[in-house]
Amino acid sequence: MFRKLKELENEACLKIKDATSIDELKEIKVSILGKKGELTTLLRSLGAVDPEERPKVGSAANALRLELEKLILGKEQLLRDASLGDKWAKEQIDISLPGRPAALGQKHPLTLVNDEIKEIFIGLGFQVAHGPEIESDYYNYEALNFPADHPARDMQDSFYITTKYLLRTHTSPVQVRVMEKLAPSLPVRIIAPGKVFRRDDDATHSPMFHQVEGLVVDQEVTFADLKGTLLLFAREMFGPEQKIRLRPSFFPFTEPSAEVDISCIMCASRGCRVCSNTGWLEILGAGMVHPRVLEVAGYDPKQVTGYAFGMGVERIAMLKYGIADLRLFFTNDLRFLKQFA
Ligand code: 2U9
Repeated sequence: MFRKLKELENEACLKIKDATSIDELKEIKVSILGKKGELTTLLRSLGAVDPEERPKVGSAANALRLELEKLILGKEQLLRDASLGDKWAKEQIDISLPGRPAALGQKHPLTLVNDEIKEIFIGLGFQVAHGPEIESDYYNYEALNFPADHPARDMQDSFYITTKYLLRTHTSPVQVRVMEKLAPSLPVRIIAPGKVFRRDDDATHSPMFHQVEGLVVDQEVTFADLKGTLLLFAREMFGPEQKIRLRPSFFPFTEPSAEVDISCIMCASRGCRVCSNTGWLEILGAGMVHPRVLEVAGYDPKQVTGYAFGMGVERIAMLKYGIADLRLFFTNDLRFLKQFA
């Protein structure tokens, strides 16, 4: 029996060594170690061996099985490496071929308009401020003079995360935070661009949209300063012939408050579908900062005054580019996006 095992070992080692492919190696493995393989068959005849010899023969056979399995694994790795080497040797790379350039994208229309608005106000001496998109009820409402349960909160239906935290409905909290930090230093002259969130969804409203708000606080800041700044903005943004018109309005955080219109850019104020034949387009809200808001943020309303304004970037972009449905900004259709250089 030992002799038979030795013969099998010699033969198997030779076969494994001479195998030239993985398929051939697999066949060899089955023919020796498989259910009907030579070693397995030999082990089945163990019953015929002298009982005293049996354990020794058994363990020799098992040792041989382990040795052959190891040899087969090693040979398999060798064959795999060789076939990879062959493949690489055959592969020819033409290093003189020109590379494939990555397609260059372009700025989103909202980024273009946002950048343009920012540039205008930076040119007027404003600094850009940012703040969190998840806000506390305090900064989003209380500090801006919206008391709890005040009906003015209904104008900005909001996404609450907990009873205390919500997605900001405007960027005004950023300005409150900046005032708190700076008070009592003067002047404050900032714009706050960024995403805001309201429960609204149709062709002219999106649950997420972009605002740019502005705030100036200083000694002797007047409504005339506000009007002059907004006229300058309208002319920079929409052309030197622009006129603006202010209509009385209400916001909890400004008093007095105004809606601001520009002369219709589609029809030069002659009256058209876009301006509903009024000759005017509403683009902004504005007003003098409410004394309570100044006080809560750390300024003495008897010593300082302030003006503030706010605009929706989507609305300005829709007017500027003549876009009827705001959802086009967010559906990522390249045929739409590629039109804006
Ligand atoms: C502080 C005090 C006052 C910001 C202002 C508006 C008027 C306004 C709307 C325009 C279109 C928002 O995007 S919109 O829906 N905004 O009408 N926003 S005054 O007033 C502030 C801001 C900060 C501390």
